[in-house]
Amino acid sequence: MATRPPTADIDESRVRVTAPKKVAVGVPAVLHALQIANEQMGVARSIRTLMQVNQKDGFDCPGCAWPEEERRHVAEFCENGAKAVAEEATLRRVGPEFFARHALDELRAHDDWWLGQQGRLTHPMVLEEGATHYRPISWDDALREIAEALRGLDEPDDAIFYTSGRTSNEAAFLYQLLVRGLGTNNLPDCSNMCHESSGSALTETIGIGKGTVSIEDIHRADLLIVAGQNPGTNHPRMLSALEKAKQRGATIVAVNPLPEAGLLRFENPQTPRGVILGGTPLADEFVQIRLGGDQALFQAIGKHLLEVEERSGGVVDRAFVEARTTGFEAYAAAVRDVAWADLVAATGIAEDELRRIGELVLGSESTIVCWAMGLTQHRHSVPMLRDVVNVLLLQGNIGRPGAGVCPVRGHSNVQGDRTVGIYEKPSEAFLAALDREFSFTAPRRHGHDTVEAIRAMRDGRARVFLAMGGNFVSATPDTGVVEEAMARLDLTVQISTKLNRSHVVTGRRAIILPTLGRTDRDRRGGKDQRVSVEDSMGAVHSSRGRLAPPADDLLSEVAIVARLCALLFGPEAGLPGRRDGATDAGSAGERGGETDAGASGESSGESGAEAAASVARNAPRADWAALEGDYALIRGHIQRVIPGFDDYERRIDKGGTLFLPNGPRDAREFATSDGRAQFTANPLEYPAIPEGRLILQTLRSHDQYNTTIYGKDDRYRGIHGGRRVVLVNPDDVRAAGFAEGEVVDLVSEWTAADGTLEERRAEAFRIVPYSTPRGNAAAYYPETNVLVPLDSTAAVSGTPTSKSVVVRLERRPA
Ligand SMILES: Nc1nc2c(c(=O)[nH]1)N[C@H]1C(S)=C(S)[C@@H](COP(=O)(O)OP(=O)(O)OC[C@H]3O[C@@H](n4cnc5c(=O)[nH]c(N)nc54)[C@H](O)[C@@H]3O)O[C@H]1N2
Ligand SMILES: Nc1nc2c(c(=O)[nH]1)N[C@H]1C(S)=C(S)[C@@H](COP(=O)(O)OP(=O)(O)OC[C@H]3O[C@@H](n4cnc5c(=O)[nH]c(N)nc54)[C@H](O)[C@@H]3O)O[C@H]1N2
Ligand SMILES: [Mo]
Repeated sequence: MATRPPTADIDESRVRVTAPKKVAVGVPAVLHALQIANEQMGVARSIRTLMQVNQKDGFDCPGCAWPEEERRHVAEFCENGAKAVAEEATLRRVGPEFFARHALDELRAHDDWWLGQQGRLTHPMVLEEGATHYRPISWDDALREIAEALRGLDEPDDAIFYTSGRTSNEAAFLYQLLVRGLGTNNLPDCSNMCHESSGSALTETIGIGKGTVSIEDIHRADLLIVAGQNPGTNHPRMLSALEKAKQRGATIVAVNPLPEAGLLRFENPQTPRGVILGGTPLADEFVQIRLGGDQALFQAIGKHLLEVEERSGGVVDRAFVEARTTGFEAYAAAVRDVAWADLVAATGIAEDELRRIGELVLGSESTIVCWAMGLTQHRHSVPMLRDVVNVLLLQGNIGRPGAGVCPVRGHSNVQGDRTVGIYEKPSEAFLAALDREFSFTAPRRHGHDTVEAIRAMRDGRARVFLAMGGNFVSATPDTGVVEEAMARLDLTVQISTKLNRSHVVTGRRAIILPTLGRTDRDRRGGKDQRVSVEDSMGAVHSSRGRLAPPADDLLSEVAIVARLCALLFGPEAGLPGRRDGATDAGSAGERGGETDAGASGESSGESGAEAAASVARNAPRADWAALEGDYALIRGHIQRVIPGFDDYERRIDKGGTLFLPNGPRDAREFATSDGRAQFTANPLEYPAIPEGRLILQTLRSHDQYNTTIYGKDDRYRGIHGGRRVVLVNPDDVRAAGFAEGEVVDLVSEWTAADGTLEERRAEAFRIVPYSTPRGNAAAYYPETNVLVPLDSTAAVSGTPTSKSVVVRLERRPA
């Protein structure tokens, strides 16, 4: 199967390659950010906007989930935060005239960069079946059509509700209520493709699917291991925190197949020292590991620690291990049995270097391990992360100052969305609380994650798809399969700020609902509303936009969902049993319980009207119009349903922070099956590199935010003017008989469950010789998503294996 790239905007013959940078950030970065901001918003608006990023009572930066340093004392933004803001606060507009001018076929030929450059969406639009162009539709008609499509489903599970990670707590909470009110848990989200492996491994081992450190812990750590993460590009403000730790004497180890600029040296643009003295060298050790070798690295560290323990004792925190953990013996036996030769083969790192890293861990009083996508997007990511936890548990490095696990989250509210219920596998405790609060019975049967949702669409088991933000078509694996799957749907709905590929690859009918972003003033019920978000470290705070929205009658995400809820569940739903706006408790119980939920699936003959009536019988009850007019009421509901939000409203007032409780961090309490942290014994895994093939990782350039492409440069890696490049070890380029600069196809190879060899092709990538281990390669996402097989997912978490795709390079026909 092959998907041709969009053709209109690609000319890789113009790519220019220079030496990669060793230093990240600094003054050029700030200037570059301001230039992008000026192009999109003009000078005055740029300055006004950027001054409000992460300020007390300003808006939360939509860039990433790294927490603020000093709670909003100085202007805190970074180059890539500024780009994210400029992208949203742009003065360019995509309105009805735009859609009248451009046929869908034409839009499909453009790449993600061009689509995103067109500006903010301003009007609800509809694409009729068979039409060549979108046409405007009123808000009322659009929302009614969506409500009717949902009501007309045979079963609620025929609908899929995606969420990206920018949605506020308030909108996300209401959205999951809409979905569960309808009767399904089909709530796939970007997390499924992102930190799901972290959530899976951490929940099993320490009883919470989040990190256990605060920003102060980062500052005071003795040793920081940063593995599988490129903070110079993706979490630039993290570099300030690492610099601070460094200045207090911390040792930093960077573990990465690529020598990423920011990790090696950092120029802080916010201090004179950073600018004048050429910055701080950050990493003390750079472990240039093979793709997927990190489980072996952490087993090697554990093995080294235990060998020293056996020889001379004093390594293992016996008191902690005995009082607070289980499984130590089995873990110790497993790493004793693993051979150094295998650890060396898996990592590509010599034994003495592995032991040197082990010595650093040994000598550290308090260790933090930070990671991102380099550790979560492999087949064996969950066991890999369990082995990270094992190493930390050995020395009691969880739940004390300067120590712990730090999965660095991506989207600015992806963690908050999960906290408030965006999850296809909700806990019984959460659902029970939801039932109580809204006098209905939420469905118990688990829903589809992202990959399962695509399978359901592909196989005709879904009819309606609705996305709260994001760019499902470009972000998900196996682009060819996804595009065909989308086309099978009756209706696709995108609630979005900017135009993207998911608006032009659609179901038979499609609706675009434009919405407000973080930077926009959100006036509802006669007053300016604020929303709230949770950062990567469990700190919740408010966010309030101040810019005039791109169109007068734009609805916020909250307003869109509240109106849909009113249409589906409110008195105006006009459905049998709903006219009085009441539900009797008896009928609400009908669909409860493990077995009943979704049981209508067995009687697929149920008519649309009956299904609608059953939706109406078991609908959540709330004053939807009031919620739309006052988001504080939504926070009130959140506070009553989800533990830890006590006094929500007051605590986020005046720029305040609500720290969510974190058992392992706060009290060394582990909500696992036996109330203890779990050591685990995990067989060593690592990707084999077949003869003549490469393992490809798909990653971000410096000029993109996921599928939003800001520009075609990757400054730190020395790539200019194009994105269809593949970074390959120079020896592999030579060995395969290719030349630098040659343009090749990337062909991925995948053996399906039934044994057939499948091939997927991404055309026309320019070879760039680059420092990466032999047998490893790198290319940008989303262009390479066409190569990632849908069924190639991580065990347990189901995350697509975007960081280990087997490919071969193939000469293009002349
Ligand atoms: N400017 C900007 N900021 C962003 C984003 C963005 O696109 N642009 N995206 C946001 C989101 S949603 C997320 S999830 C984060 C992503 O943040 P990152 O995880 O930093 O993003 P990637 O570009 O996927 O980079 C993966 C890094 O891991 C390394 N790596 C890959 N495979 C392995 C491996 O097997 N082992 C080790 N040790 N390293 C490996 C790669 O070389 C690379 O340095 O950033 C967030 N912030
Ligand atoms: N091959 C490969 N695939 C990957 C990854 C990888 O490393 N490699 N990374 C994965 C990861 S970590 C992630 S998180 C996903 C990202 O997947 P998504 O979150 O689905 O993708 P984004 O590109 O972040 O979504 C951008 C779109 O969101 C919309 N948007 C922006 N702000 C707002 C807002 O405030 N409200 C609303 N309603 N819409 C808004 C805009 O229309 C914009 O076009 O991709 C995953 N896919
Ligand atoms: Mo992500």
